[in-house]
Amino acid sequence: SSVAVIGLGYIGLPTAAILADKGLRVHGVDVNPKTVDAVNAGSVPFVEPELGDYVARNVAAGRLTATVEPPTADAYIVAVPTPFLENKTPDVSYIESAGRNLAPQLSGDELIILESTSPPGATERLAEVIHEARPDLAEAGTLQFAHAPERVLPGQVMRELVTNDRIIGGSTPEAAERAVELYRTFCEAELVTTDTRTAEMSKLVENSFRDVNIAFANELSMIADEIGVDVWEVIALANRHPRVNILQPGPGVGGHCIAVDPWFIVAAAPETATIIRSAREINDSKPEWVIRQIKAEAFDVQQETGRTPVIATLGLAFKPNIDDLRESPALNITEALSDQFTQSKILTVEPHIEKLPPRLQGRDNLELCEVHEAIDAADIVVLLVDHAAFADLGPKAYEKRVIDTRGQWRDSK
Ligand code: SAJ
Repeated sequence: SSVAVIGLGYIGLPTAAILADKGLRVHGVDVNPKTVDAVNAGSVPFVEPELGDYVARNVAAGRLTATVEPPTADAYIVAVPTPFLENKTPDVSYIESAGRNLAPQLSGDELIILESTSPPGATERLAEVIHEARPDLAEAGTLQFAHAPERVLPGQVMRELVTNDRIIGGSTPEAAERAVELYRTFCEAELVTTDTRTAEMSKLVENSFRDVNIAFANELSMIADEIGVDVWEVIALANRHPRVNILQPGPGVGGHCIAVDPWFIVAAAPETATIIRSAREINDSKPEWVIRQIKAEAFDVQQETGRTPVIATLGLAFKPNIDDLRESPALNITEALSDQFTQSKILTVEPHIEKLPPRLQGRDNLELCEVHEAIDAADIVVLLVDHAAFADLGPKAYEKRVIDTRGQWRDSK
């Protein structure tokens, strides 16, 4: 049987490649001709371990091809972006246009699966858009729809596609069963069925759970600072209780899942989702709080020495040991320092990249620097990402003023 995967991004392309690897005939579809050309050439336009091999061998074997327009297929998997708008409400326009685009290809008995993380009701909306475009098929009522939200961790996608349990919500129990059969070709974990809305909500709840718990840790770090206790010690001690498991504070929450998905729940129940909303606000406000701490240190340096401080920021990625800078609080903090401290020198360190991202290029007061050089030159060292490469540098850094947003150097204090 044949499958078309709409959207060849961080989720769609790995899914297309692994289905092809299991012997299915897979068509990838993407609106970006560059992505289509890259895939047809057997290459991957972003970094994900092992994915390159999967794509190369399946394109070479003729099982994986890509086009801009959707082909006919037995099953469609939609994996397009679901960002939020300025007012924090979900933007489902990519899902809607994917539906309108594939509608002309349908003959009536296809299975259409939405994988994008989506607000409650999005799978029903996808069905509605397709049925509006194809009144003939709406009348027949034989199309099947499912929601199978992705849950893979960037950097481990090829492994987690196989090993993670998967929630599969069907428009009918038969639709869910048919989707289970498809995912069974590569997923070795449990495939648990439900209806589409419950599946949508479960995925959003997973990421909101993490966001709320990180907000709790971030709020604690600000309270601890006010009260004059060490938050890392408080958390370590509290976590000795058998039913307490507090997460780690940081400079804010990055990536494009955990900082987005909770807003979909807030938008769906604005009056009721109060903890979820305030968790988002706390995590979003954390970078500003870190910048205020840096300003206070900078003021002290200025008072003591009469000159503007040199500030080293360690880490630009959104979490440790990756090169992913998307929605990264570390990047935003470094950019804000460069904007606000025009007289200072900012030395930024990111061992996983070779040159600064476009947003940070061409600034007189900012340069990408090797970590020892940066610490040597700095008055203030700000640790923003707990990369393994920084683990042993605590004693050296504490010869200077330190703001350790991750607690990686708590034992060197
Ligand atoms: N963070 C903290 N303190 C912590 C843990 C994380 O500040 O104790 C920060 C990280 O530094 C990072 C952000 O939170 O900036 C998010 O990182 P993460 O590792 O928690 O999650 P993501 O965004 O890489 O991936 C999440 C995962 N979801 C859950 O763990 C519930 C992943 O399984 C999902 O597939 C992914 O979102 C997604 O695509 O939705």
